[in-house]
Amino acid sequence: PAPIRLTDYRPPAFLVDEVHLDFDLKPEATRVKARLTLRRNGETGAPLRLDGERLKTLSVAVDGRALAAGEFTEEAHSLTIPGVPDAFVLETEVEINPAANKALEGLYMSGGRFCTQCEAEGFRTITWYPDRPDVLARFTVRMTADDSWPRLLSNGNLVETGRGTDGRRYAVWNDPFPKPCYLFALVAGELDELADSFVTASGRKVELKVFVDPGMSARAAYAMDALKRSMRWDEEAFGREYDLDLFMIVAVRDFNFGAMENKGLNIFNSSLLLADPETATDLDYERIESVVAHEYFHNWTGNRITCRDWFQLCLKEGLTVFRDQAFSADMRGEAVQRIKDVKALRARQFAEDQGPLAHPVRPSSYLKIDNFYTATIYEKGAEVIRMLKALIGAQAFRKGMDLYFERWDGHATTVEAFIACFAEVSGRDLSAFFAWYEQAGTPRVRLASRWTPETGELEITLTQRTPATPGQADKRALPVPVRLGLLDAEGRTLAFELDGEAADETLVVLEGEETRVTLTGVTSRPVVSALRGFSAPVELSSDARPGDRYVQLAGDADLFNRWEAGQEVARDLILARAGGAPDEVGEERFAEAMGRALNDQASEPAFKALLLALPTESDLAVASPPADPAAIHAARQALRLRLAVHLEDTLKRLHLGLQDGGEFSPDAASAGRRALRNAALEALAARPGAEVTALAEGHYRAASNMTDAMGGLNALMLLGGGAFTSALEDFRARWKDEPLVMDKWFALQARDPSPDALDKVAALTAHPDFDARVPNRLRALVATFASANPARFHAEDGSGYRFLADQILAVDRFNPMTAARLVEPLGSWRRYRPDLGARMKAELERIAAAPDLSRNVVELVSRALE
Ligand code: HT7
Ligand code: ZN
Repeated sequence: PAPIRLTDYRPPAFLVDEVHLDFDLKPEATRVKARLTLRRNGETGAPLRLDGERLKTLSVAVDGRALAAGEFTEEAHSLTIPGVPDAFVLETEVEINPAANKALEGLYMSGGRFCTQCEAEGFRTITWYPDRPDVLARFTVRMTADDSWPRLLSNGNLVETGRGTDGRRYAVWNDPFPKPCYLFALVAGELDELADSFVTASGRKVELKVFVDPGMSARAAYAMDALKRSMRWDEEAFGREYDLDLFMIVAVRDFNFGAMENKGLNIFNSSLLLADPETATDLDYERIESVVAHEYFHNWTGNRITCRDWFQLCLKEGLTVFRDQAFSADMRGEAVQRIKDVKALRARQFAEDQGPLAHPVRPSSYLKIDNFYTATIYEKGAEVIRMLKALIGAQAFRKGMDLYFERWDGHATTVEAFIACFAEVSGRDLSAFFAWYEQAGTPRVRLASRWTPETGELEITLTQRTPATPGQADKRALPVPVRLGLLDAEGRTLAFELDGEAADETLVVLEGEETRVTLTGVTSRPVVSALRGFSAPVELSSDARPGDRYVQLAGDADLFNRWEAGQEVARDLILARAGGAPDEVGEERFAEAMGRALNDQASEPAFKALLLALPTESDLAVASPPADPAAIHAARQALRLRLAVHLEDTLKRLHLGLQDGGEFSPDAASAGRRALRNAALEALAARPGAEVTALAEGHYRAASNMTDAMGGLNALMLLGGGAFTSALEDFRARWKDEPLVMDKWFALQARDPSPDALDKVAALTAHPDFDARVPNRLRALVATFASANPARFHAEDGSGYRFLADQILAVDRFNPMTAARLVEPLGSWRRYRPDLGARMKAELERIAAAPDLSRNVVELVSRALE
């Protein structure tokens, strides 16, 4: 199939002012009547062409006159009507089958309820329509259903409810804000509601409703609280008020993604909405808070101002991630949040950027836009905005955002138009900066420093190079903001002067291939702490001496770099051992430094928990191509064992001392204590024995919340044996009727690094509770195995790869979007030992050769093989 290209963008030939949709909801045969008020937008005479898929067309009428079969052309994906007037009303009626829709796009059934997912191009499976984001229309929606579906919800305001002449319920909704059809939503079914309200800064009262499965409304309380905090935060941080009088969220079990920002009616994967201490972990709470905020923030960045075309996806997604990260940092602490965000960025986006699926933040072509909801668009898109803010300063950034909201409210626009707002308010030429949107790949930045004791001068030289990525051989130099400070040999902040001004820290912008700065007044040999707070999404290397990292680990005032120093030491030690040259002295030194950091009374538990977590096996594989997963696993285990032995007393003391006696609170400080306690237990579990098994068992049995229960179970899984088997059984017996908790049960077993893990995972696909049609369950087992169990996924005989390929082929038959998301672990085949890489590639080729593949899978598999 031919790719869609950014350069082919043309404005729509017709605009839609008003849409009236009338749904007669029946699971197997829903009738959809659509009345569109259309107006020509371009050259006269062009035919009307509408998008549609899998629609059974019952009638088509123009200005009230039914068209005969020969007066329009219906093809598999389009309906064309020639000779239409410049302004007219089009009426169509179609029949669709939500019950048969297992792709979970358009209108489908989840848990017996009707629900929709229209982004990116799902609306075309509901009715004939110009399904593109630059057609903004006012929607009125009427729906009728039997009493089995008592709640009838759509976007905007509820206008009317009642019963029709046939006795069935109906409801009419009107959304006063013009919107693209991807923001349309409908939900119908039996739901409980949790209600609250919010008074905006200007004094308007907004009704808030969260709809959940019957009996579950107490589990929506945390999401509701997060929603109210998000609403207040957006007013304070960005001056953005909510605009409708009603804001609704609905939780559904079957969902391809995390959540969806439909105007006034967000739809959430229930895993990102429902929480109570018994069933949700602290990580669940944290994600719920950030996703509720993310979807709410879309109301301005995405809904009020939307994308002109799907190439501009980062305009709403990168910006909204930037906003939700800033919110989470305010809620949970800046340094800890930054470390978590960067960990996720490196694990997902850096890996993507180094493989065959690398693409720019704003891509220039695609086959299936669903494949571009990637870490690059989302997370790197957020990093680019973070750099923009660093470069022009917080004040100019806020002014630029204000201008963007003022200028583009109610429109569909582009990344260029967004950047132009910041260029205008700051008076800066941002044309070089724009390359961050157009160029794929992670820049490699090198820092070299030369200190002259006699003059107290420190000369810093920064250089850059971006490796080639598919389709982009030659790379431009990018403006890279590098925040840096200095430490003395004891780890204390070392002041300096720059251009005659005294400073503790500065921002150096690497422009072009090389930038040089000279700091003066540097009175003792400095340790350079560069790229503080991870001020740019680059890979930094430097000429630092080996001991410098220990200085940073002990005392860098920038907590991100303090953590980073520990990770770098650990990474080098593990890779040295994996490469056959273990540095035993270095490992001891690291264990001692870690002990001091864990005993530092001044740093918070959440930070210590992050310090204690060694780089993951996947991170280590990315850092050492061609990677040998078995050697990495063994070497990482060896360092874990050394920490367990060396730090036994400290770890036991932390485990004992951090016991939480009081009532559960999901706040960041309490979560941080639980995180450190569980991390200490996990570290101890590196050294199997009766004592630690008893400790883990006790931890599991005494747990009064899901975080601790999972912490205990995780340690037992690492220890293996009968204690693990019986705890797993106990867990299942207790939680078998709770799907979200059972997802954790499946995911935990998928992460089990023991040698027979694949057999167990394969057996679990036949478990009565496993259903590949439920994306949460599929991801819990299959995606977790492929992405979080490298030791077993990369089995020498290729059985892990074969298992994944079989799953992709099976799932592609009914849910192409979710099948395509499983391709990535095989896509990185060039990064692995050649014999393993060849086996991975062979599985990709087997998939590629299969008949009737979806465009989603075809696109990713063929790019992976290019
Ligand atoms: N904007 C939403 C994207 C989304 C999505 C995309 C493709 C297929 C299914 C989907 N469900 C939701 C989510 C967000 O970024 O907020
Ligand atoms: Zn989003």
